Amino acid sequence: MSAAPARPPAPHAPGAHDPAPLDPDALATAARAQLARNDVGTFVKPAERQYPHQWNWDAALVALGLSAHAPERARDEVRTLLRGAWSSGMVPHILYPHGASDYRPDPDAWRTAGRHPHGLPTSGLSQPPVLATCLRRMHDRAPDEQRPAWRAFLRETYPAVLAWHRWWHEARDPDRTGLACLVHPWESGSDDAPRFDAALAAVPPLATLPFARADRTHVAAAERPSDDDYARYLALVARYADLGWDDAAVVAHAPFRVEDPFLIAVLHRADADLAAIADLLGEPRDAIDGWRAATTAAYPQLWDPTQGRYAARDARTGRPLPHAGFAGLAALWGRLAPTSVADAFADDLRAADGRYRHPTVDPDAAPFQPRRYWRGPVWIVVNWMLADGFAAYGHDDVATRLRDDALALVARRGFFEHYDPGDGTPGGAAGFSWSAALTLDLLRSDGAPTPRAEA
Ligand code: 2M8
Repeated sequence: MSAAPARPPAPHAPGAHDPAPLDPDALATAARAQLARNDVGTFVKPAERQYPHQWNWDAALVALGLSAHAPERARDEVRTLLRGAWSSGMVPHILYPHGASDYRPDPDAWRTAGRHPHGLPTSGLSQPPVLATCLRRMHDRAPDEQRPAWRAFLRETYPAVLAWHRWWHEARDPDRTGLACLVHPWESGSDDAPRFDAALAAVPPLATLPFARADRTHVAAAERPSDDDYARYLALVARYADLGWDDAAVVAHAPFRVEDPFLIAVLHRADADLAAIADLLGEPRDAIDGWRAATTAAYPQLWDPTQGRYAARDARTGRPLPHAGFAGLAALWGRLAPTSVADAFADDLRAADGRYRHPTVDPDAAPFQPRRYWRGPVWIVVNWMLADGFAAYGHDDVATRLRDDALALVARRGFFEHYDPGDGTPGGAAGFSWSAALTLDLLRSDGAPTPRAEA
């Protein structure tokens, strides 16, 4: 199913700026219907067929999308997610509440049995912590009569979200550098992004994959990560499982350890939102302020003058990694960029040609592939974050462009996982939940205030 626009779409002319779709009500109806179709009762699958379990940041974004029309269902989405938390505070990146499916890795592959307090099958990794940001937004945008229920929900969820942030800042930053690290590309949410290529190349791959790639049953192989990537992804999982998923051992012996400007910006923004929630609840915020101060001081280390972007850094070698792509701009979402840097990013975007914005990888970069997953396509979540970021720095024209392109893509092409930035061809999983959920948020946010960046 696609979100049918009210009138036939105009053919896309590369070089032209697409106007926003003109029937927001039809689009919102289609988005709500997509979320309902992916709802399996206790959670909303990220996609109709490709992803049958609950994923971490998908769940937070889905809850945001549900919050206006189905607030209690939105809260249940978050409850399901937080039931997956480990006693360490870590909230896993995949929860398997219904056990195995054709998705691989299956629950057994993780060897996490015994790690979860209630025996729920989960992965052993985490994912970008957008939840606190979504929770704050759900509360702040609720109509007055719903505020008490949202406030009670903030109270209910606060301890688990705080513990998860602490896990990032302590378990994933044992030396308290202010720069939490990833030990697997899956933790970044942008799995096969070229910024991880060089660090991943140092990981010895498995000789053979332990399973057939069911992910290529539902999506074309050319739109998915390569077998070589998977052989390394699975080697990392096996290594950490051998270490019993012990946090200290995992970080100490990680064959892949990266300080990622995207993950860190997401965490930093979420810390700000968690601090606002703490204020609302009358909770102390000293620990959160400490985390924020440390990251604010350290983040400039990631600036790479050769790319003119914040770059990922290989924490094992200390070297910056090339091909920052969209992650190099995530400082805007995190409010971590100085105004001069935000202005330069905005000028870059204004000068770019008229295709769909924002490709996840620079189209001039060697690894760019317009239809392969996180190696080039437009993703709605990226536009959603960058639009918010540019607006916060006062670049409303750029923010509008990013928002309009996102809405034009979903309205014309349906709720897909990603889109070719050249001609808008949809790719990846069909019926993709967060593309629908964020459509609802983008439509709702029109005119809503965006928290400003500090000067
Ligand atoms: C993708 O990741 C999974 C592995 O976690 C996969 O490719 O099988 C990513 O796009 C990730 O960000 C997302 O959360 C997940 C579900 O949509 O799919």
